[in-house]
Amino acid sequence: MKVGFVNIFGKPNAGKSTLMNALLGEKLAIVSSKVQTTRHRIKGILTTSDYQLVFSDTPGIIDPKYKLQEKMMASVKSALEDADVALLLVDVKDSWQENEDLFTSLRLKVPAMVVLNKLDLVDTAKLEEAKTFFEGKPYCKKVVTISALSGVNKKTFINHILEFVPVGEPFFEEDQLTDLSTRFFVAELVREKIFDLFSEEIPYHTTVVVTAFEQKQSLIKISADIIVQRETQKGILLGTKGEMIKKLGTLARVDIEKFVDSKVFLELFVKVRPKWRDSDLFLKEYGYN
Ligand code: GDP
Ligand code: K
Ligand code: MG
Repeated sequence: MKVGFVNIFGKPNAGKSTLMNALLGEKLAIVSSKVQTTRHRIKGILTTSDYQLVFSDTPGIIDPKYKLQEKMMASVKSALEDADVALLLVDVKDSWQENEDLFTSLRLKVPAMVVLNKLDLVDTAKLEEAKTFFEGKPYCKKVVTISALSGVNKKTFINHILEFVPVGEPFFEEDQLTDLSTRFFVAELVREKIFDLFSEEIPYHTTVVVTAFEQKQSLIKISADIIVQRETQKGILLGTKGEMIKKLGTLARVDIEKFVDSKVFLELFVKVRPKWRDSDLFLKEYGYN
């Protein structure tokens, strides 16, 4: 069978997480309209009788300004090192030249496919122009166009990828979907709702850790801490009479129940940890290794 690591790179908001979810047919990676939603390298494994493709969604590439962002970029670097093929995702409405500069700076050692995403937002002429722009760039073996949001023709897309993937032995069991824990994904779903509900700075000062996960008869009881940097942020997350945290809990619970396929009781606590984003100790404790 064909076996390969297919790692997805690109600028923030190109649609990397949306694409991975579309390919896996499962919502593994959280998605939002805000940049820097994804903070970890997240593997999604797709196995059939013909192939095993290990996709990696990665954080959007930026210049790190604090330690958390440095960890995020380290996870991108690790993905650069073990890819068999790189998918370079471009929001076709974004500056093509900026993407070109970024891809050149990656100094890729593996074949890359440029994936022009969000074709639903431009006309055919523009799309053709973009295709021409990227074709022939030294790192680019192929250009494909998709809309990760409106639906990807999975078979066609996978066939393009398989051209670059070697024959080998599978790394994972055929029913394994990811290498990360259920607790991780539960925390991510809470984080996603924080991106949805709160504007500007709050999501960037926040992380979520699951502290308890217990099966109780037909129910899973989950506790999670929401970590913020300042008391004022805690106040915003709680809201007047706790109305915001209640709303957050309700929204997150619906998605968590879908993910774990069980009824869930979710308890959220907000904790203040000054400067956690710049503390090696806290970053480690919160799973940013
Ligand atoms: P990432 O930061 O690269 O992981 O991007 P996300 O997957 O989080 O997507 C960023 C935003 O772009 C979200 O609001 C998505 O719904 C949106 N998006 C992703 N793919 C498409 C697409 O094909 N068309 C349109 N119109 N929007 C998209
Ligand atoms: K995003
Ligand atoms: Mg993402």
